[in-house]
Amino acid sequence: MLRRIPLRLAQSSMRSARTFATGADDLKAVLAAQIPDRISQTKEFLGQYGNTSLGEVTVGQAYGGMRSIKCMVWETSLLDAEEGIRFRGRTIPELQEQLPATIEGGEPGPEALLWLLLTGEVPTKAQTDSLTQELHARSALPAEVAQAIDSLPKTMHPMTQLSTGILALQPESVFAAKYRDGAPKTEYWEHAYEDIITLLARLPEVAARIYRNIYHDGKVAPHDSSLDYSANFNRMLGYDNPEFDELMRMYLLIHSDHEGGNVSAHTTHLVGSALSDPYLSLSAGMNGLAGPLHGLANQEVLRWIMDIKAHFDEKGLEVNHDTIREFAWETLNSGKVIPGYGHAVLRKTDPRYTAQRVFALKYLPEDELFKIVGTIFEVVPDVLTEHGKTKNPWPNVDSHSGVLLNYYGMTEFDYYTVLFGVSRAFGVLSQLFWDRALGFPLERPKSLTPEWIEDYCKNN
Ligand code: HAX
Repeated sequence: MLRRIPLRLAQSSMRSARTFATGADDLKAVLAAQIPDRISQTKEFLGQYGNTSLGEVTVGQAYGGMRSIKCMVWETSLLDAEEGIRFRGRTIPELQEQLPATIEGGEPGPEALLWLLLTGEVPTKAQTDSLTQELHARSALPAEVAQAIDSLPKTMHPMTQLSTGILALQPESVFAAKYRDGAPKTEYWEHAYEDIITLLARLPEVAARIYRNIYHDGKVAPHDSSLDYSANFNRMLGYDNPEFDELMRMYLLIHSDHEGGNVSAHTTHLVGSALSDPYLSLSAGMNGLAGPLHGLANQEVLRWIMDIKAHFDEKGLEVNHDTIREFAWETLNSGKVIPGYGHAVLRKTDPRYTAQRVFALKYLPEDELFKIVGTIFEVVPDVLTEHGKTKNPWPNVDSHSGVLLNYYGMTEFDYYTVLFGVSRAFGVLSQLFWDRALGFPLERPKSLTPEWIEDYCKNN
């Protein structure tokens, strides 16, 4: 049934817009000004096209992980099977060209992307810098949260710690407190905004604390607000290499968003639809990202590459096309997947893989592991095609990231998915903002029993 957005919601948001429209460099003011129009456009659109069908659902789709069913609205990005991801209509090279660079001639950072994802507009350098400062201003971790993270066992996987750390921040949720106090629906976007920006601001220290606790001395460098988000994050992790800062900017940008149906994005959106606050929603999304078929694949890729090296070094053989082919077949014949290859939607090489390859060609063309990644790319698609199962034999984002991180000294591959998580937060939380601003309802698709489906098929 068509869902109508009440007029009072639009009117009240207009009042909010007037309250907050204080400056072009202030993200919240820019968003407040956009919301009333967006609400009335959505209302009008649904009035006109609400009964238009986007496609039919087959029994195969119901049983097959709901592939390709068009049933979600996701503002911030769109994935094309052939071309790959576009963020607010822009490819990765376009983003790199259009968003303000952090250092001259360098990569744009996640702050610029966040502005774009939230507003749909390319920010100026002043807007980007203003957002960087807003994030810095909110970054201090409550002492009890730092304590809670520090008390986690070192044997607990870094992704479990990330999810737990985000939950430990939840008691400060403005959204939850305002909801409890009876805040009207027209104000949800404001309270969601507060949580989203604060959560993004605090994630670097949560992530850095996990890294320093598990692999180093437990000491985290103090927050440095003279730096951008990525460089400050690197210092807290314990890295001080300007090239690695550039990598971190690109890494946080390209992993942020991949439309709405992937496990981490959909989970965040679904949990948020119950009006669970952004902390609860993101933590749930991170649990999905921690699966080996999703974000955990990045750690599995490096493990796989190291296994290849160890396997053939032991035999005194070099890693080349033939030995990689042999190892790939061994992996497949033992019933495992080749990590970093295949995708539920993509049918070509992932442009996020390509962006990382371009970076590697610029900064580490002679690195041994990078060369192995290149050789794997020359071998594995043929092997997977011959194997005949996967619909997409090409590399995905996770196929390349570990090698870059390893080059700059981050060798602890069990940690890699946490970096993915920090980045993914920018995308999924931007969408969560619009979910609340547009008053999206509780998600509740219909499920069926196998008997119901069988009866239906036989009788129709
Ligand atoms: N190696 C071996 N077999 C593979 C494969 C791979 N890389 N990719 C797909 N297949 C197999 C599937 O396991 C499936 O086999 P079954 O029929 O026996 O179940 C068959 O090929 C068909 O799968 P598909 O339709 O092509 O792909 P799916 O949409 O089912 O799965 C996956 C997509 C990404 C999960 C899959 O390609 C895979 O497991 N890849 C390796 C893990 C990986 O790299 N994951 C990261 C993906 C990117 C991402 O989300 N990053 O966060």
